[in-house]
Amino acid sequence: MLNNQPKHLSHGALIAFIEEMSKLCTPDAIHWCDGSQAEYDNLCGLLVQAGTFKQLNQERWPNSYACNSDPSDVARVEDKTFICSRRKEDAGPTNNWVDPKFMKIKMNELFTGCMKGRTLYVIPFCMGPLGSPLSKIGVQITDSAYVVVNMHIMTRMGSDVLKLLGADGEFVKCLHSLGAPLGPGQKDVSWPCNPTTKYIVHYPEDRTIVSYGSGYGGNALLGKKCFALRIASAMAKDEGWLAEHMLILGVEDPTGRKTYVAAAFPSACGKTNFAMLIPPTDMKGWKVTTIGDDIAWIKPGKDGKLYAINPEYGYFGVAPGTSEMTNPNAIKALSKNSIFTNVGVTPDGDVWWEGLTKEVPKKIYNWKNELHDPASGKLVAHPNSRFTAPANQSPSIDAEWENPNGVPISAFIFGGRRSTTIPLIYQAFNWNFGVYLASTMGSETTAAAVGEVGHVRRDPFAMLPFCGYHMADYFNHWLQLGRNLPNPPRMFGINWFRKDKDGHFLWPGFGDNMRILKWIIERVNGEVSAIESPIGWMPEYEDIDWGHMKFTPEQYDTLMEVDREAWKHEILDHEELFSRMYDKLPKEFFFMRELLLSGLWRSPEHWSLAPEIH
Ligand code: TSX
Ligand code: MN
Repeated sequence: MLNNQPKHLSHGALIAFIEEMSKLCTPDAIHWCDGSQAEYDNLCGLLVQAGTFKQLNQERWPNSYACNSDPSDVARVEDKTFICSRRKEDAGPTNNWVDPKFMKIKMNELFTGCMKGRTLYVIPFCMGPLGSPLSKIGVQITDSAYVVVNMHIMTRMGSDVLKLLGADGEFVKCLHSLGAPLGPGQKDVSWPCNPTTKYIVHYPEDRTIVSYGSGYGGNALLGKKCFALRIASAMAKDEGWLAEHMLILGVEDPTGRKTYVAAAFPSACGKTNFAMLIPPTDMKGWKVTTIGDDIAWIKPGKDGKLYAINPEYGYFGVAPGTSEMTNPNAIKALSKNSIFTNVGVTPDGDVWWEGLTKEVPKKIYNWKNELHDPASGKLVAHPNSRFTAPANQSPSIDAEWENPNGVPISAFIFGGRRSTTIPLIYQAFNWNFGVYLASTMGSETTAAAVGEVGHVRRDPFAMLPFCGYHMADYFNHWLQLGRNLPNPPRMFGINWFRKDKDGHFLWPGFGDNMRILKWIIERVNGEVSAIESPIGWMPEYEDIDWGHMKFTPEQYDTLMEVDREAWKHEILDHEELFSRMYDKLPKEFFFMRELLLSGLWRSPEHWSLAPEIH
């Protein structure tokens, strides 16, 4: 059997892992990835031959490819995602759990012979800058060349990582198969996957991930959601740090001072847009730089500050809605060396998705590879279609984004998509209230999601689908971390999506969010005052830099209103989430809830200016 295992490889546990898995999966060949450009180009060539990839117009989209998934394999499979801790109560009520003893038997059955007719690829990869004390190594086995080339963009992978592993370095075991073995002479399909059986399984105590049946994104690129969030969150709890579903951005002010913030938003809130924000032209000297758009690993430093790295190496972004208008930096990032999955493709090798331009191209094939009929009302791109693009291709990339020590975090921002109740911006009174705020954050369900439209779905810290252990233990971990920080980051709540009675957005969002970010930076640095409302500190109209923007004090009041009746309902509604994890919920939460409720009896004329700058 073909096997290019490096001759100098001395890592016994790694060699044993690969040998054991190849015995189980019985591939036709084994390919150890070196991470080189030649390897990448070669595999892309294979994927073109296989009919998976279409090479795009080389002039317009240098070194870029498009592909369509199987129509049944377009998103993460949350109901097939399991946290198989030894004890059920360690997975908690918000995760699917199966006894690992039984799950391992099941996985063994599924993986037996599952790579017949295919190549087993070995991907050594590093989450975070090579050699950083905050980074962690994984080794993914996969039978999908699509996964290899995506991992090439999304992680640092190949020979350098093997070198770093040495003879006995620790690594997270990641096993992935499409679950689509090929019989002798059987012709492959363009997107192999298992049509009926999909499993995304995590063994947090073993630091192991097993994924079967899907070739798509978060199901198959195991470094991202499975490792960098679910397994890493369990590691972080044991080791005293944080693995978070957060973007990291830097703000440079006109004096050149740099302040870093991390922000958590549920899906469909424009996280990547915020991470790459371009300030309005009237805010001369203000600049936003990007460290990461999805995941932050955050660790206390010796100086008592929190330091963050982006464990990823690329963006796996939602394509629809991304345009020169909404996010020019992302458009430049994906302009070359990128992979597009489930977008529309024209006969001359151009790509298109809803929101990219006003006009749909005259002749275009949709994400199911059907000729698009404008009269059909069908979408060209799947709503969850993606671009995979190298992180450093964004013009906004921060000079420190690969600093092995990370960047110091001064503020956490928590947001959601809420048409009512939640004001544009408020600052939590302290760390504990910030943790409460983040634990109760939520988004209104849009047409795309299941459930009734407009219902608030709670998504604590935007981590509900990504926490590798009991969510209430996670809240306690956040509280515990704060106790040990002498000067913890300030915490803020944000809502870009509040609407008026007629259903119009009250806030223009996008670049104008810089005006709010500026207030946050000035708060963090003790340079601006605030009013004490029942839910936290809030800016007055005069505290915001309006520049050329036309926005009246009346509009501002509507956007910032704390409707005390609505807030009583809001706080009572937190019960719905809490009741599911009552036994382990931090005791502090009950007191904060009572305190918030009692504060709501105080009317606005008694809301006071801070006696000192907080
Ligand atoms: O990404 C968004 N951001 C953050 C930008 C830095 N979006 C897109 C969300 C979908 C993924 C937003 N949409 C934002 C926002 O701040 N705000 C809105 C709501 C909105 C949409 C369109 C308009 C205004 C607000 N257009 C006009 O008013 C013309
Ligand atoms: Mn995400």
